[in-house]
Amino acid sequence: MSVAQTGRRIRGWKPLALTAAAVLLGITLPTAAASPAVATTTAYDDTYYQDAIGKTGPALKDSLHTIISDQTRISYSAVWNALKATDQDPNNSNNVILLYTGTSRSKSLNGGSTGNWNREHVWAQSHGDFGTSAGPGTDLHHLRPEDVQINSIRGNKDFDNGGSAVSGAAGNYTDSNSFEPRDAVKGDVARMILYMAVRYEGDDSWADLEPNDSVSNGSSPYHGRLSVLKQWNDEDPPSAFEENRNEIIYDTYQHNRNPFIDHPEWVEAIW
Ligand SMILES: [Ca+2]
Ligand SMILES: [Ca+2]
Ligand SMILES: [Ca+2]
Repeated sequence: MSVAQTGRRIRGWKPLALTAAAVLLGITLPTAAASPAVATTTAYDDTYYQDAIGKTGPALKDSLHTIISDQTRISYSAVWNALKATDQDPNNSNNVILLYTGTSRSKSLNGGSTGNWNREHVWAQSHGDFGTSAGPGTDLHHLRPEDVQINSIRGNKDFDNGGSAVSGAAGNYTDSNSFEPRDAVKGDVARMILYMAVRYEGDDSWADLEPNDSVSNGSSPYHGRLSVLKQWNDEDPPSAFEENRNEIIYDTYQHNRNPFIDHPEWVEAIW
């Protein structure tokens, strides 16, 4: 990890005040601002993303929507086994990694009881009320294994910085209207939300899902908070784990990709 990466993970970092103090003391500080996102891979630019390359703004969003809407839909019951593949612990093939807690738990503990993991909808199901029939409610690109109780604490809250520490999920914070995931998955959450916004445009039987800057979206088909999600996309670039699950979803299950994992810089190009 670079010095810059370490610097931006400090909570409550006040770059301007610290910079001023450092100048007085003659100290060189690490850069506080996250670097702008850059492509993770260009392997699909000449094929899968051919029609999107070179575009920006609404034209890029439209093009990506067409590309990623060509997909196989899976049933909600099939999501269990899919998550056991997409979110397998790289160090223990009997386990999955839980999104918010970051812990490794037996694949066989899927269910609805205390100590189980279940199917977390990162784009909250109620935001657009899409339920669990094959469609946005079963789209693996935003579904992750999570501890039953932590999933319940997250509920249908929008994402934002701030709040009190979540008991049992180190590095996560929540208050009455928002949830802040741990640093290592902040970018994952942002890219999942923004995938949903591009994939679902209201031209099928589902609502047009869109990001906004609110933390009180309730059952409206919106998810916040866009300004914070954009920061998280820069602060937490795609990891090998995130890239691997994108490949498994593409190769084995849905045959579509999350463009923001391959090209996180497209977040800024669209929003
Ligand atoms: Ca809040
Ligand atoms: Ca990450
Ligand atoms: Ca949309």
